[in-house]
Amino acid sequence: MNLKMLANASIFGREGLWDLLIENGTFSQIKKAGTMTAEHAEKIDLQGKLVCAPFVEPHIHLDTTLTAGQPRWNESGTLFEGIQRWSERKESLTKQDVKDRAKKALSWQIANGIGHVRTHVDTTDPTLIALEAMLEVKEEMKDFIDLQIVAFPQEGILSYPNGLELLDEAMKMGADIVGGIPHFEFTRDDGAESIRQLFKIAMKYDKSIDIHCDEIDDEQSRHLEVVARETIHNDYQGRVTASHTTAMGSYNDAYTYKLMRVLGLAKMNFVANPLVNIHLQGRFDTYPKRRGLTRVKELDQNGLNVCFGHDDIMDPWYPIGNGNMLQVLHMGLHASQLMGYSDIKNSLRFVTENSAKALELKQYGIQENNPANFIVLNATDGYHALRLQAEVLYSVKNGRIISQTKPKQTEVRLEQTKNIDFM
Ligand code: 17E
Ligand code: FE2
Repeated sequence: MNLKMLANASIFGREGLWDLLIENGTFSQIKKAGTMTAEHAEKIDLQGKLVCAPFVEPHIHLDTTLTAGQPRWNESGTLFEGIQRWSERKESLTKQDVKDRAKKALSWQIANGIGHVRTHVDTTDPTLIALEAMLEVKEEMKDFIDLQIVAFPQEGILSYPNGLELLDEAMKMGADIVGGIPHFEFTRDDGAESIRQLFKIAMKYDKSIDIHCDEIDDEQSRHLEVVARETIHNDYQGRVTASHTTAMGSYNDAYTYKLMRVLGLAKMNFVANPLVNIHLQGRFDTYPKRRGLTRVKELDQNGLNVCFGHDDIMDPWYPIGNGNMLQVLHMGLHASQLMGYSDIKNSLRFVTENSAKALELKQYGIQENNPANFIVLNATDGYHALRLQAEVLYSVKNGRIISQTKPKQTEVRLEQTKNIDFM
């Protein structure tokens, strides 16, 4: 029998130190440090390091990753130039090209402690080659990372030729989630109609929904209320995610107050993408310049489920990035002004349990009888993990180490006698 004990671990969301017994890839016991008898277990002393469930990446575009600058860079930094640059790059896609780039990004994500990923894949392409590639990637990587694939019609379902049929075909091919982009359809009526069509497709295949919704600094972009309305009328509560919703940062407070109630009735999930939207939004403002983020703090305070996604790694919408959720969280807390001590200490929930809820994951979390899926951070609590942008020392899936990082070591020499001349 394979028996290991992690001793003296801090656990995110719990006070004090804990011992965890891992038996055949499962957490069989979790007890206060020093109270467990497990003589036969191999013991690893974590000396207070923080154990938490793997990071959950709720929103990334793995079909577009690592294409920044191909054929040209997005110089204006707008969402719309990004969509244009991508439509140029899309013409030269091959299956191998998509698979190689996606797998490279996934390996960075694994190194950064991500265990579950929801990726959007563009279906506005008559060949659906990216989707075919990503379905293969999902299968080939399944022992290391869980992948959910959103069929995402980047250029619309009513505004792109055969957009609706391509989306339906994508679901038939095996996509897990129905995506959409109402604010990009030609008119607001088309946007609303596209949402009704998305729900029809989702119900036809009994799949959940994740819509790019109101990703624009237009206070009149109000597709979110339509998404919530359809969710309620179709009994889809808890199965719908609204991604980006940056227009909410521009709504007036009276309208937002009314909207919050509807969102609550719909039990909507929200994904904010702070790295990317702090960069893409506000581009048509002079000063004052809007932040272009959804109302993270207010949604959270109103009991709605909010989480943070990376959105892009080096593609037409975001020139940098490396798949590190602590970078995403760092930007998200600053831009949302969630910088109180307890806000920071508890903030890992935005990239773990909240995103797990949006993805409707089962058996997620550090609990007895759950699979031993966890990471060990080079920090003792959430506050220090965020502040230090802590390394993920170990990433473990079903009790097996799938990535390991040696912490960097810096020595500061302030005593003259110990200085060593550089040249
Ligand atoms: N496509 C889109 O519509 N919005 C985004 N933020 C990205 C792709 C990355
Ligand atoms: Fe996105």
